[in-house]
Amino acid sequence: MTAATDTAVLAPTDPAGVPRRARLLRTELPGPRSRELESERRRHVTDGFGVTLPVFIDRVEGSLLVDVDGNRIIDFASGIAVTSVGAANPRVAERAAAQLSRFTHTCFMVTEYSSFVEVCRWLNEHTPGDFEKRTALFSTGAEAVENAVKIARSATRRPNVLVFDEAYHGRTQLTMAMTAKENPYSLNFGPLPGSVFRGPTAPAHLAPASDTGALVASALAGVEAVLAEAGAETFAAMVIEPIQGEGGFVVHAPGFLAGLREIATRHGIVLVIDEIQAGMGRTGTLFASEQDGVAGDITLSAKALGAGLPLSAVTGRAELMNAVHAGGLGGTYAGNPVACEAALAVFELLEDGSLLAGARSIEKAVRDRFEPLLAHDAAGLASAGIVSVRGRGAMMAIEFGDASGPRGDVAKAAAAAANAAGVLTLTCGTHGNVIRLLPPLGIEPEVLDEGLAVLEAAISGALA
Ligand code: PLZ
Repeated sequence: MTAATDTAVLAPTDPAGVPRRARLLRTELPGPRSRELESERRRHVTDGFGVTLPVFIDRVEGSLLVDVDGNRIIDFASGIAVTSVGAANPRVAERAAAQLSRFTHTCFMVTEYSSFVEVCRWLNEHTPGDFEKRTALFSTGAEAVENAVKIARSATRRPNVLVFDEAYHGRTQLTMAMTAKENPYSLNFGPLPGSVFRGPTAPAHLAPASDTGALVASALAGVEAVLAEAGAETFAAMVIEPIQGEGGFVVHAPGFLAGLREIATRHGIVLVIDEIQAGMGRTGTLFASEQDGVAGDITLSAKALGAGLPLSAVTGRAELMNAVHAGGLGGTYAGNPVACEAALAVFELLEDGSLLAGARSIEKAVRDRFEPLLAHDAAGLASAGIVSVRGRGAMMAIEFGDASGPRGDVAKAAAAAANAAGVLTLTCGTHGNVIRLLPPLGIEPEVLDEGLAVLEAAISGALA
């Protein structure tokens, strides 16, 4: 980049006159260079991929995405909860680069390397559950889910899988079937694999905090009913996200996950906790399920594990993980050595707890700003308003609705306005009516505040 651009990043308004990193719009978004590249993209890339903000990124500095037109965009997406340590973390770059120059690949099934073993050891030591564990590494989240089901089926010799309302587990054939929402994920892609059953959940935001007992009891009874219908003894696995991500940042009411734990144990079903989005520090603890006091028999990691290099993991009870016949698990790229080095850097960065504290202060900043704007009587709302502010740590959501129900149009308009103003913001939820915030855990407080202020203005505009 030119010296002129570098000078422009210094926000002249900084009170102490100290140079700081800041959002900067040099053009409208997308700018002219991004628009040129977008028309190239339309000529060469399938239209099957969607895009939130059609802006092309040149580099990342801290929590700012710098695009090809020199705009500096505040990152509230982290590449969908992946770059929790930042998308250009020097320690990740250093370890990955050193590995790149040693070797890029051997295939762990052909000859081995110690970083693979070190990643497995760290995960065995840090995933919830006070029992002996083993880990298998893969590349994508969906692959981790698929392999957890393979392992559970092999260990139990049972066919069926229980998943939940609002669940998201991936885009492969089996994980599409496990994902609740049809459009866009499985529309026209059937027939889907069978043996997948769906049970109800107990979303904490649907009951007053003081009175979630009835909600949890009825959801757990619903789960038992689904199991009973097909025969509880036919279920290999029960797969649940500790906080549901794509489905709307749904936090389970206290006792729901513990209830599932009890049901799974009673019926000999493998409880698989999909921490792919919520894990690796995102919610203020290493794993979100720690906060529910629940350990899965198998815990899944991906996304932030490799800081953007493709890496996923299945960590579980040694006797389950070893029940598979030799040679039954694997993959050419499973546990790639460059991705393993990135994960080892992520573990180093998580060690002193400051990123976990960062996640918790993000929650506080989001709650402080948006909870005062909550509609008091959501059911009585004549026009749209904020009906829920929820989440944990750096996984926070703002939901929109009115008396008639969800208002996806408002979430979409507010997110679009924030994006146009240089604050990259995603939506989620079955009805698309939830704005979700997933900033890097170490986002600078002044960048976070500026981003939240822009988002607040975008929301006010969309509600007006
Ligand atoms: N399990 C809980 O959140 C991926 C999906 C984005 P992959 N979520 C982002 C999209 O539209 O494709 C995810 C998840 C949970 C599994 C997955 C799947 O992880 O690495 O995308 O395969």
